[in-house]
Amino acid sequence: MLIRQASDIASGEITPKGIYLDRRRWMVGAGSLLAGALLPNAAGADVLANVKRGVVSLDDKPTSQEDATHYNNFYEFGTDKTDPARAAPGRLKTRPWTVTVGGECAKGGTVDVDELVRTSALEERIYRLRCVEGWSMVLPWNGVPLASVLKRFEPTSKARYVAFQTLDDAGQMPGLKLNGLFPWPYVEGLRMDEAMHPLSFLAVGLYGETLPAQNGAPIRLVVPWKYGFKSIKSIVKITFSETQPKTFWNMLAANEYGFYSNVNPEVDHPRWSQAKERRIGEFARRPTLMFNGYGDQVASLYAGMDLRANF
Ligand SMILES: Nc1nc2c(c(=O)[nH]1)N[C@H]1C(S)=C(S)[C@@H](COP(=O)(O)O)O[C@H]1N2
Ligand SMILES: [Mo]
Repeated sequence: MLIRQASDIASGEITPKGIYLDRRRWMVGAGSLLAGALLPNAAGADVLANVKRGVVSLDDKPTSQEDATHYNNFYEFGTDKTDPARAAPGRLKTRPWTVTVGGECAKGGTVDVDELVRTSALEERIYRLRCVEGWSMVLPWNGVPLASVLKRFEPTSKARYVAFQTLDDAGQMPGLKLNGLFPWPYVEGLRMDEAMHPLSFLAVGLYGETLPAQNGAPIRLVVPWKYGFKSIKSIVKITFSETQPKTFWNMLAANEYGFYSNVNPEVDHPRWSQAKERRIGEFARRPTLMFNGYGDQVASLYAGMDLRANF
């Protein structure tokens, strides 16, 4: 848990080894005409068709699908790593699903999620995910660049930030009552230039299949150079704003979780070091990379900024 002692993390580090999904399965339905069309695979999961593969790739071996979908943080469904996989599927109703976009933009409105991502072809992006707790994964997301979605709402010149909000429904999300003192709904935000950066991504799939509920279905943010908590799940609202939006973990503990939360091995969490991480599926800890290894692409966003003060 983000708010527990570092010693608690160790207990969650041993995870079952899953079987890495056969990459050929990702090709199922590749001949279909519609991007985002769904075809069930042999296991009954919805396979995404026409995904542009390898748009962003890595040499790192992807985390097993089993670990990626059974070791999660999604506090709306409980605070244990195994809670979301148990509690979210079946409870979280992911269709129909709309996203309401507003604030500083010319063309706000409420859009069905399938319509929202139709702006560009689905892509595969294999990204590192570094949780602030000190563990990491390598995940093959499917989705669209965040910029391609945001542009169509025509943000005004006053839009300096963009805020995101998760579904807020205690009927579907038992964690809202279990942790009633948390500042629900879960909210996150990015500076506009961060949001428009080509690496910022909206995922609707994982491993070539529709996003599992526990991973933030039907649509979640993925910002690979920031700690995992910035990558907000199950988004229902996007708001352009002139001022810096509030963020969930910052409201809970402002001295521990800043607005920027760029992965930085040199800035320790007040309660633990961030110098190393444990890649789920591996045993030895590995050094954490500045900006999670995406410095060449994103460091210029923070030129002249004190990364210790703006943590
Ligand atoms: N709404 C919401 N989004 C969330 C969280 C959460 O608890 N609620 N947890 C965050 C954290 S701490 C991490 S590390 C990632 C985990 O994503 P994953 O479970 O898909 O690996 O989701 C982030 N997004
Ligand atoms: Mo996290």
